[in-house]
Order: sequence, then C-alpha cells, then structure tokens
Amino acid sequence: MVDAILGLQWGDEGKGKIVDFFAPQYDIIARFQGGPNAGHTLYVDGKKVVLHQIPSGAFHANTLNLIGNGVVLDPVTLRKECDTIEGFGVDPRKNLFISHRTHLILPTHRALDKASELQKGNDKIGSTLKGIGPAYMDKTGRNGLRVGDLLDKSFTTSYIKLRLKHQRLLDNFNFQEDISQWEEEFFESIEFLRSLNLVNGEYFINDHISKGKKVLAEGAQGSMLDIDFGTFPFVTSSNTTTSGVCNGLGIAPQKIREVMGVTKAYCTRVGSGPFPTELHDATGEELRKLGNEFGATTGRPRRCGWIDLVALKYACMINGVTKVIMTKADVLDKFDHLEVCTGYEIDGKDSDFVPFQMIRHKIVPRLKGFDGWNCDSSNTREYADMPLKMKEYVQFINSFVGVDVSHISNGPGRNQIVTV
Ligand code: 2SA
Ligand code: MG
Repeated sequence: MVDAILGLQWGDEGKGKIVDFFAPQYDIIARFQGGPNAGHTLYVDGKKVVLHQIPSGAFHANTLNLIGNGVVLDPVTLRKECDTIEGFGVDPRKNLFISHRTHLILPTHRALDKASELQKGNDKIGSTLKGIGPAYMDKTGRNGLRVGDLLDKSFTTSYIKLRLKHQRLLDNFNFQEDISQWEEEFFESIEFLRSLNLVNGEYFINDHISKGKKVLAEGAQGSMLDIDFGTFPFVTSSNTTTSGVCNGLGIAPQKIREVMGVTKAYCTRVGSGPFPTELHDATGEELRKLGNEFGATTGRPRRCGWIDLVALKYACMINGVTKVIMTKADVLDKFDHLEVCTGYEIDGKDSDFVPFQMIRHKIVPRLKGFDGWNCDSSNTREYADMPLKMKEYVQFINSFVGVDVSHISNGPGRNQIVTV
C-alpha cells in the first residue's frame, strides 16, 4: 500500500511539515523525484531544519527513508544533510537507503545549469542552480552516472569521460568557472556515499509492500512545475505529479491508494514564469511578510498572490487527488478581505481551463471576494472551533475543485494541524 503527498501549486506548499506529521503512520518515506532544488522545512525539537534530498521522515526512529531512482542526487549536499541529521542523533547508516538507479549530479552539471541560465538572459527559468536540468538531461540523453556506478572500479574513468563531454558544452556556452573545489568535495562525498545503504530500490520497496508495510511517497516542487503538465518551459525537469511516484520508485499504479495534495491557503511561486493571481501590490508584500515567503534553498523572495482554483482543480485532476491539505491558513488571519481565482480571461475570452501555453497570452484572473476571518486561528485544534469565515472559504474551495480539504495546517508546529 502506497500513499502520496505532493504539491498542487508551484512548490513550497509546506509538504515537509505534512510528511513529518503523517510519517508515524508509515514504515517507509520515499522521495521519488527532484533533488537538492527542494527545500522541505521541518521543526524538530523546536529547531528549524531544511531537508533537500533526505526524505522528511528522517526524524522518526522507526521509519525507513528511501531516496528513489527518480531523484537526482548531489553527493555533496547529501553529506551535509547527513551531518545535520546526525546532529539530531539520527544515524543515516541505519534508516536511510538510496537506490542504485538514482542519477548523480556532477559539479559540471551545476556549472552547466549556470551557463544555460546565463545564456537565456531575461528568459531564464530562475532555476535553483543546483544542476537539476543538466542532470535530468544526461538521464534522458543516456549519459548519466548513477549511484550504483560508484561500486564499479571504472567509476573514475566514466566520470572523466562525462566531464570532458560537459567541458565541451561549457566551451560552447563560452562559460568558464573553476570547479576544482567542487570536484574535490564531490570526490570526498562519493567516498562517504559509498558507506551508506545503497540498495536495489525497486526490489527494496516492493518487498516491503508485499510484506504489508506502508509507504508514503514524498513529492518535491509542485504540480504546476511538472515537466509535462506545468507551465513549460518554466518548470523543473521531473514529473512532480502522481505518475512520478511510479517511475521514480518502481511502484505499479494500482498500489497507490491516497493521493494527498498540499496547497497553501494562498499561492506563491519562486523563479520565473506565469502566475495569473500574482499580486504586485502591498497585499502581495503583506503575504510575503506574514508567510515568511523566502526560498528555503536559495533564500529568494517568493512571488505571492491569491489561491488559483483553476490551477488547483487542474492539479487535482492530473494527480487523482483524494484529499486536499491546506497549509498556512493562519497567514490569512490578518486580512479583512480575501480573493480566490475562479476563472481566467485569456486574451479577452472567458476560460475555465489551464491553457497549453500561459506565457503567450494575457491572462487576467476572474476573482471572487471573501470576508476575512480576522482573528488568530493558530491555536485552534478542532475544526468545529475554526472561524466561520474560514469554513466558508474552505467549503467554497471543496465544491469548486471537487475534492474536500481533509486537514488545515495553521502554523509551523507539529501540533498545529486540524482534521476537518
Ligand atoms: P530547478 O532548479 O531547475 O528545478 O528550477 C526550475 C524551476 O523550478 C522551481 N523550483 C522550485 N520552486 C519552489 N520551491 C523549490 N524549492 C526551494 C524552496 C526553492 C528555493 O523550497 O524554496 O529555495 O528557491 C523549487 N525548486 C525548484 C525554480 O524556482 C524554477 O522556477
Ligand atoms: Mg520548499
């Protein structure tokens, strides 16, 4: 049995906290895509921890954590993360497993990411510069090196070959950067990586499933950043949606039971690309301030706006969402007036759909206003005690997207979550 938790917007929906909350109900937490571009923020013993590649179940002693084949793994970042969790008394050699088929991010992938963004100039994607795009390109281009290759004597030779290929690409970009420091760290880190539990991920997970163990698949980024269904080309390079769970772990579709989709009570986006409900005014600024909307990996300020129900309904459809989890509802506590997007005007015509190419059109959101609840909701623990105006807001969303909100997160703390 497999359940999934994934983002329904442009990432940063608060998946890390939600996974951490549900983790005790599962035996294995498995990351199926993305890599060090992700920033999953958790609070452990009151201390903030940001995980990038290690699944968010890491702090539960009885949970196993798998980095699946769909992830692109940066050994340098992984080693730093392992140091972090060790600081909390968690031994990565005990509960962390990494699939042999997981592709490696090389120092030259990071350089290529930078070179590509520089070349795009004003059209840049706003990538996290972690080497994600180039690493996935080497996967589909059938050049990449994988974790299992580290166990082979010829690894260094293969590395040098690929590095040479990358060097030629960098020369084409006319991009020069001294990567010797990165490379030194990379080789130290792969030595460390070899000492971790490297497994055949697809057998590992299916063996556990057949023994009745429960798996939670943890998504990174969000549905609107999906390589196929997101706002291409302003997307990440992986399938962030439910289908990614199958490809990224080796799990058959009929094994997937619940798909828990996470959305903020409003909306944010970091990096370039279309965002129909973005607010360029004081309200947007207020959302950023109250929601502390800064990238967990890069520190970049996030763009903020109202919740987009057209996009949310689309994301529920693509993912087969069975439950919606709403986060950061308390951030709206101080607003007198709220709005939600219920449709688009695309080049002057009304539409209820996410278009093929948002960027080529002038999209004006059709907004519906709501009264704010104007009170502190962050200490409420029962749905019955939630402000009436918040319930009206949630019920409208339920009926619009056709899937019910099952939980409302109203603060960063582990106990700040209300079951509806
Ligand atoms: P990339 O690095 O190639 O995957 O970037 C491509 C686009 O995907 C966006 N992206 C993200 N959006 C939101 N959150 C992400 N993780 C970090 C966080 C981001 C950060 O949790 O805050 O710290 O800036 C994430 N990762 C990738 C990215 O902005 C590009 O638009
Ligand atoms: Mg994040």
